[in-house]
Amino acid sequence: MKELEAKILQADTLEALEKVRVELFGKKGVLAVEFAKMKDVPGPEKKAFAEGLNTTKTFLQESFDARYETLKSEAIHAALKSEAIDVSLYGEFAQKGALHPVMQTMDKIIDYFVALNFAVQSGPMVEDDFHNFEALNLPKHHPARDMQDTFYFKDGGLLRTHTSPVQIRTMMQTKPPIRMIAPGTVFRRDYDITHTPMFHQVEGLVVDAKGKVSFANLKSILTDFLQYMFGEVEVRFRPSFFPFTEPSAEVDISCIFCQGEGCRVCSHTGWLEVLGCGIVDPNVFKAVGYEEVSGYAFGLGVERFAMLMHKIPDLRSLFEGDIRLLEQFR
Ligand code: 2NL
Repeated sequence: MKELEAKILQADTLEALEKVRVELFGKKGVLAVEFAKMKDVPGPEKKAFAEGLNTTKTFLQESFDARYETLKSEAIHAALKSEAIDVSLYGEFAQKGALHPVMQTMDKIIDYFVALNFAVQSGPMVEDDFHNFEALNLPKHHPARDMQDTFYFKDGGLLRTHTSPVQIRTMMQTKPPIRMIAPGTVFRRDYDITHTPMFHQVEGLVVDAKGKVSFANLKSILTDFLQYMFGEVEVRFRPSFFPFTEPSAEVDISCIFCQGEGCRVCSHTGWLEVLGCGIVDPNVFKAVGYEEVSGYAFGLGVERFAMLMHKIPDLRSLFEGDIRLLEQFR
């Protein structure tokens, strides 16, 4: 019996113990063989023989059960140890996304005008001749239309070349006063170092009763806006021409690369052109059915602002979809 117990105690894995189980308790195992001897034991000794065998069987079973529990528990602990996860280890962090620099710039522009109580309006990118050109004092066959090479659809529809049609729609839907900006995507058939066929604009429009809106108002709000965007820069208004404003002006800031000293970026002028603006032409008000009003309007290209603010030298890098550009704007 000691030898049999030793077999149990010496089994050092569950697999080894299973072999011992078959050897001892199996159908042809040691105990089965012993019990089979019962039939040859003479009658009077049968009881004592059976009792002795049962005691041995119970003892071995208990010994086996105890060994099984020990090995099972050791196996579980070994598994837990080998599969353990070190929760204090650094993991691989998910990459953070980023807003495209053009949209960051757009948001900063919008924030300024929202703070000054301008409403933010939007409209369709697929427009018609009236809202994109006619209502803006750009009659058919007018040479100014050539300035904005247009994508036309076969049915005469077109991709808006500026966000001005949003102002036209707003004016035709609501009565003055109006105080709004129209940020959005626009399209022109132009593709070279400084032009992409799709780009972004923010235009602004203020309309109120006749005499209430002046060029001085326009000048002060745009000067403050440009200093908010670019810091302490000089701002200068130059006479210019747009079909939809009269008088019109282009707005320059002192060059942020050379502080007005003159460099390659500003073509040695010391100035960078950043905005167009003016007093709304009476023909525009006529087209939308407004009478006895005055207004100012302005427009800017968001890509140009983003490039100047972040000193991005090449416009095309904004549209190549290179993740390394975005990583710099997280
Ligand atoms: C520029 C110049 C400008 C406007 C846009 C406008 C819109 C209406 C009426 C009158 Cl509905 N004007 N927009 C006015 C002056 C300039 O944009 O250089 N944009 C990039």
